[in-house]
Amino acid sequence: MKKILSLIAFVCLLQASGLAQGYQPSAENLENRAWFEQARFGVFIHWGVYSVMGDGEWVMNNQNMSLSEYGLLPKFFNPIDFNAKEWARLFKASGAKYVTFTSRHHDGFSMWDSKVSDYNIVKATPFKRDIVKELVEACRAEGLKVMFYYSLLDWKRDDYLPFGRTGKGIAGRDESKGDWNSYIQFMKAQLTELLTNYGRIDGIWFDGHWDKKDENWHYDEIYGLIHRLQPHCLVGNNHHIAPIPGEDFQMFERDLPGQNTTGFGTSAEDVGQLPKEVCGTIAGSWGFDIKDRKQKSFKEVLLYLVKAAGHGSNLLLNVGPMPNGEIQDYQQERLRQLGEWLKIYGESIYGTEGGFVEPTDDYAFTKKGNTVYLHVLNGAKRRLEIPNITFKIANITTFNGQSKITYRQIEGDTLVVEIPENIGDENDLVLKLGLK
Ligand code: FHN
Repeated sequence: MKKILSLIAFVCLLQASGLAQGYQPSAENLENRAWFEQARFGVFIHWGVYSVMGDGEWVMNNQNMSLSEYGLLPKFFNPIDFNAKEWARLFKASGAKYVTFTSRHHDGFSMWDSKVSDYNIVKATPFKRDIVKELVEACRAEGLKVMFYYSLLDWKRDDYLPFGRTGKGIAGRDESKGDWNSYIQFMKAQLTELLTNYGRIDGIWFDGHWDKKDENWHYDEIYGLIHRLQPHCLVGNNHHIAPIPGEDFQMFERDLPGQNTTGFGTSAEDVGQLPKEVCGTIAGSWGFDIKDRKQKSFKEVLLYLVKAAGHGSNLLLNVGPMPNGEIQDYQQERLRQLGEWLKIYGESIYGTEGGFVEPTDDYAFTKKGNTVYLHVLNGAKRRLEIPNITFKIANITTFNGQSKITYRQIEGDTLVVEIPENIGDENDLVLKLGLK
């Protein structure tokens, strides 16, 4: 029954968005998807004027700030320690292949010199520098690709009204001024700026659909515009439903594909065939939270990366810079630790296939050519019994190939691996399986 209802909702959405005719990605787009699938690791940045409040990127909504109260924040958003080149060097050192930056979050504030909204970093802050421009140039110089997060939801503009599910406690907007067509045109104008003034952009990462999930978002026009301006540009939408035509990758928020542990609705039947990306945080929240007490350990972020790869997915790992433009030390440290680990074990992550054995808390599998990598994630377990292994194994060794590991393939496709006491890694013991 659930499946039928989802199918009906999906067809209605297609009709509403005019996308039922289908979408043929260009050759450049397919090439970029192939690059994306190999990349496996990107850095997400949630940064905006909300960082001044030190209470996450939802502070405007969560503290029911009025437009005039929140409107004071740009006046003292002056990140004098922001250094795009330092950030880009850090991201490069983390082993990431791309960076996704919040060009505009739900508060409606643009982090570039937008000509269609003065509510932007150059016109409304003492900083007056185009952060998008500096970041794009610095990342490009480090060989990192850039994507832009772009919020469909807007807590500031009148034309976005009537209210969606969120922002109802934010005083200062006039519902009689709602004008959906004007809002769609505004977004198209902003996306045109982002895709024409900053060189090659490799993806647009939409978010906020769920605020008005039955609305006509004109995805046919919006996605069509993006693909017309930059055909290789990958479109993804964090709508928490199955992919719709015009999209080039599928994302999963704080969730491994199909697990739906966060309740965002991406259940197993919603997982499609597009390249996948899991996004998650190093901190407890996306935007800077001064009282954050949920800082993740190195092992936690590493397991995120490894399990995502085991699902055949990229990891987009978030940092939430502070209002002065610095990234907190422990977040920097996590990125550097990942980079050090990837220098050694990168071949078991980049360019691998996953998804052929469901990862668990004890193990994950990735594959490249004739080598399968078994990531042993629970160091306490010296004997693993792994069901549903249909490939035939010729040998198992440690990652450096120096020690052989004892194993058996028993009936019912179960693989039994015995790990000697003297071999281990508290984070992830990577073993290599040669195939027959
Ligand atoms: O509301 C946002 C949230 O602030 C953040 O940007 C995350 C990133 O995946 N997405 C939204 C919630 O789905």
